[in-house]
Amino acid sequence: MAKTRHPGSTVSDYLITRLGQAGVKHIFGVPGDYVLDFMDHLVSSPIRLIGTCNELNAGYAADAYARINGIGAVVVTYDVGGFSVLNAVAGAYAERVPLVVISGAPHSARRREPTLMHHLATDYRLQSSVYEKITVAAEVLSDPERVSEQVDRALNACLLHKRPVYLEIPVDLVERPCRKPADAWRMPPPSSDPAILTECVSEAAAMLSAAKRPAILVGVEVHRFGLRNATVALLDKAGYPAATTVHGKTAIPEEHPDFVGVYQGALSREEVRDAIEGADCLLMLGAWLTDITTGGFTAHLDPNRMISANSDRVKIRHHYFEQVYLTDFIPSLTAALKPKPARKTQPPPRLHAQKGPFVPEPGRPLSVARFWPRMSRFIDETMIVLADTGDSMIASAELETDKAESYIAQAYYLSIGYTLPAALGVSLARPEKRAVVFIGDGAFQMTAQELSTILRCRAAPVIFLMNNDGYAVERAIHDGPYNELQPWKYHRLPGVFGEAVSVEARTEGDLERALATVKETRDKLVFVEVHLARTDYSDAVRRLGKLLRKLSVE
Ligand SMILES: Cc1ncc(C[n+]2csc(CCOP(=O)(O)OP(=O)(O)O)c2C)c(N)n1
Ligand SMILES: [Mg+2]
Repeated sequence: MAKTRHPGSTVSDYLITRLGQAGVKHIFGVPGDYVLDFMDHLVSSPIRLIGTCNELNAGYAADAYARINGIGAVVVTYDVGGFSVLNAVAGAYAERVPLVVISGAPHSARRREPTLMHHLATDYRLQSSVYEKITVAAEVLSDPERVSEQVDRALNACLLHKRPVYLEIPVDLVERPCRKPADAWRMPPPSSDPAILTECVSEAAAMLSAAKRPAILVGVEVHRFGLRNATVALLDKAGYPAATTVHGKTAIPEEHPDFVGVYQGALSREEVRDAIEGADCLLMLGAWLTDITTGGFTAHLDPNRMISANSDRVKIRHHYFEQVYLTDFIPSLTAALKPKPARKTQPPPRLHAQKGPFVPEPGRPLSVARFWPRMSRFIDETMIVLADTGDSMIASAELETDKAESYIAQAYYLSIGYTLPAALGVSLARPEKRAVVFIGDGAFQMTAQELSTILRCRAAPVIFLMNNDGYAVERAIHDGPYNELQPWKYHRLPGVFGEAVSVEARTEGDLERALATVKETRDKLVFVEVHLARTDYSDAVRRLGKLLRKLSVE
């Protein structure tokens, strides 16, 4: 039962109002006695509380929700909940996702006594001090007088840095009166120093104009800072060939005429590698050169030919311009660049779709080599693609997602199982689109129970469960008995949790029928168990496995 609300503003009203103003419409979490009173307030607010099966999954759902919606939030109880969601929060920190973590906590009076309260791992400092390391603001709300300042500062930091923040509310604070939320609370994002920006842009523009073969590499920060349109405007004006990293996939639409493909060092297609590594001036926009985005550090990129712009600084050759923000740099550079001359060369042909329609061979067993080209012709503008860590992500780098609104992968932090709860977050953040998940059997075993919440919320994602009988990526790195999995009857699980359409596909004929079912069944979850041979994984995984092994033993 919801309690009678305190007349006027309370700490919980304040926080809930601010969450709503920041853009939170759904919050994911699991109850516990230290957070029930706050949850009562959430239940009677416009924000919808979505109960998940566990806190880790709430964190993954909120992370994906934030990637699409601009901010996401989780609400958990003390220690048992707070520590369960940590891996998702660490991932959000690493991948720059604006996520608000709200944790209930024991009554303030208990904090002053030497009592042993349930859930306490050590003392009352532990949880907040752990969170200090993986957030950009960690606040314990202990004094109602300070709540407005603490909440506003934390939410501003979350939105500015695109990183998680932590707010801890002891149960007795929930109903305490506090200041009413003032109108203006959002701090404007810092703008670049005009003189430094001008100098930086003119140096970059001169370097690009002098180049004979300039190119652009677009990365994840273009997604995160909402710079897709600004980047497309730059491409439209400059006409340079452009690739994305796998992390930045769909940060520019893949149907753009200047898009050449996904660059990943030696794992890239030859044409893509040639465009990026053969460039005499490479403009990198919001890209991170990690072991994965560079194909196990096989990228041959010469810093003497590089302009590398990230969220809050730009590096040209070997010097840095500080106080130049990506949000300012992209439009200023666009204005400074000369319009493109008439196109001299055509972009390289696309890998799959331009080769004509896919011709299925109905009796042929499914294979990685033919599954992804088929999927390139299946993905359309109604979909948002999610690819889990494993061959799902590695092989889908080459998936042609031309019209898809977005491609979501935890391509840096790589926590397996992320995409299933993430599909819940995406489905709630963008109900008019369809989340399409590619997830391995090993990853699925991590977070499978969240099918339950997907069904409970009547979300209608499509889930391709890529059953290759084990941890293929790990096998490619270093094999052993630890890479075996208990072989579940995956397609039976949705039926255990609720009403869903679930099919198995062993042959190309089965897959065609499954895809027809997907298209016909728009309002329900459709689960497709894709059977692949145990040794069937992409060449990219095979090669990356060897490279990663080398990086971990040499
Ligand atoms: C939470 C977590 N635990 C362990 C790992 C290590 N790991 C990386 S890939 C992988 C195997 C994934 O197997 P599966 O989902 O079946 O995909 P496949 O490689 O077979 O395509 C594991 C265990 C990880 N990345 N994240
Ligand atoms: Mg597998």
